[in-house]
Amino acid sequence: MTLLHEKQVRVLKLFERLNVAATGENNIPADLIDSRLKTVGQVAANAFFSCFLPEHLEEARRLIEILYSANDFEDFIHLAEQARSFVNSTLFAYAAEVALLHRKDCHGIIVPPIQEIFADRFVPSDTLIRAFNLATTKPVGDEGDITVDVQETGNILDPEYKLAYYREDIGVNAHHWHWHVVYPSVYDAKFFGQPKDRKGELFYYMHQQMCARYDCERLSNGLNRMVAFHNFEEPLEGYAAHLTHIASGRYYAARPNGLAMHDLRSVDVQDMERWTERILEAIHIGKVIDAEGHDIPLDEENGADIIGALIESSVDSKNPQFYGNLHNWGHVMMAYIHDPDGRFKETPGVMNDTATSLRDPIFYRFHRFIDNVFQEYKHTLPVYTKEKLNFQDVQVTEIKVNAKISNVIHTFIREDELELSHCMQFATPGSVRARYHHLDHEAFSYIITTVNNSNVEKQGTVRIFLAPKYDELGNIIPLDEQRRLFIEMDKFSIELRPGKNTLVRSSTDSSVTISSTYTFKELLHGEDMQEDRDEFCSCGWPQHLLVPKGNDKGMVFDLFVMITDAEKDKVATTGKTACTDALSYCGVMGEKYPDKKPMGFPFDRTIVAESQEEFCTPNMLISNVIVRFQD
Ligand code: CUO
Repeated sequence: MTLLHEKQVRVLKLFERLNVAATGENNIPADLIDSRLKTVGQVAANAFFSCFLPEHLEEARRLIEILYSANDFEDFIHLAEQARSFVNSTLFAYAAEVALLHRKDCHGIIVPPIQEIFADRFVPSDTLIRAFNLATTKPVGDEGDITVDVQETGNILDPEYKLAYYREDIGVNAHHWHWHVVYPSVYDAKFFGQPKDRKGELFYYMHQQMCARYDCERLSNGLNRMVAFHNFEEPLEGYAAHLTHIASGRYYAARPNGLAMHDLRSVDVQDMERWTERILEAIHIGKVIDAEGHDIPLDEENGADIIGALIESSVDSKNPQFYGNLHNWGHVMMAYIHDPDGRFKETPGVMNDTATSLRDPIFYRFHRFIDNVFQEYKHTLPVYTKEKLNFQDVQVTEIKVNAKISNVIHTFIREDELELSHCMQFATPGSVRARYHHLDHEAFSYIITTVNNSNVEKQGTVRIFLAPKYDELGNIIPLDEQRRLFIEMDKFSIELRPGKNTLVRSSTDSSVTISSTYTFKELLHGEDMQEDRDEFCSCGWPQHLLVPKGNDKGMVFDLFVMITDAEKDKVATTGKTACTDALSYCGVMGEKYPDKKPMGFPFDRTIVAESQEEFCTPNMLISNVIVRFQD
């Protein structure tokens, strides 16, 4: 066994059956606990940890910093093993993963799949109980594997149920958990000695893209695009996740239709309204006021980043006292909407947690509200001129999607399985798995023909986006509206020789998706794993959700390709290449975001051009692609 694999296995043990680690019998006596851990353990072992709740985050920050400061790998394991035995299990997982990702001596250790560690947050409780019953009642001596089907969580009496396959997708929820581990709101650049480049802007962009993708999916399913949450008093739609929370033996609360947000003990609805107003005011006057009363301009380069930190709000917020904590408290307020003052000792809904919140339709409407605040800022910036958009002498002359049928991408439903036995102890030594279905698509490639009309070689950045062409009524979506539906499909660098260049790029190389994910078992066995790996963050959009579902008739999308001047997109790097697989949504570990342009460029700003023809410079091209769903 290699040293890295040995480390990987020891780390995996920290996460095995974590749900019961701090509530079980084998706790370490208090007097044997390392004194460095005396500041953690306040959040109850069985509480529903929330990455959005200040007091939980505060303890998580302390544990992250303790684990990050461990003297060496042995010391890290020693502290983590102890912490695991008495700290809230989800808080522990979050903090241990953040520390793991950032410790130099843990470089290359893959963050284990959260969907296996906390299968209870990904698989409905009736499915887990069924697996449990089957394992318990199996004839003695039968060591065969058990597979149970994931149960449905609703029906089409609720039209939103049409999107349950997407919201409850295991990969997408795992991505969201891992994204917040790579970009923790409590990450303090001063402590780690290194800033996370454009963290606030990426918070905005990654979530903006989740909303855009959700609307593509809605249109695919014949649903109207969502209406942004905007009124703090509005009655909200209901949602029932059917998830249990094994550490407490309780469930994620359902939200009946029609409840509106209420004051919590620590924060009022009015605070939320006030913070929104203050942030909007800052945007409209073009500057924020920091905690010392100084003006900080919301300039083109830093504005989105500053606002992102303000809204989230993260450690980087310029003035949390004044601009508050809009986003995080929004999650918590919605999670406790059914018992805001805690008189029924109710458990929260799924909005409480980054591993579960994407399941809830309100997540997208809430994040679209957040995105609308960013758009308000983007609206203050000058519209991109032709000069800003163009790439002198470079022309995109043709784009094609190469699949079984040219310019048609087929989507379908695929079956998959999730191992449950690393989360729960079953009465069988065999494997116990949940069988579920997810959207997927055929692999395809883009064939892009370009002409470099100069007589020198040029470096370009290719940007590929996709958006629905028609709205709910079958009308062409105006470009300034459509720009908010454009989902990033890929971004990569190329060399353009003088004359004609034909580029072929595979969908599986996408810069938004994660190309390899490993199961707990694969990580334990170290199968097919490169020793010198740079990919270990587990952050990235699931490959199977790269393409929206489309419909069975074939839904028309606009495929947009743009090539920009790589010389102008380049950022200074130190040459490290950790976690570069899904750089569009996850950045590069310890490096600057690898593209100088504003995230989402060129669709991040208002478009005044009346048509695509008027908007496009020669280095861009838009062409129709059909996405056809095959049941
Ligand atoms: Cu990722 Cu609201 O930040 O969920």
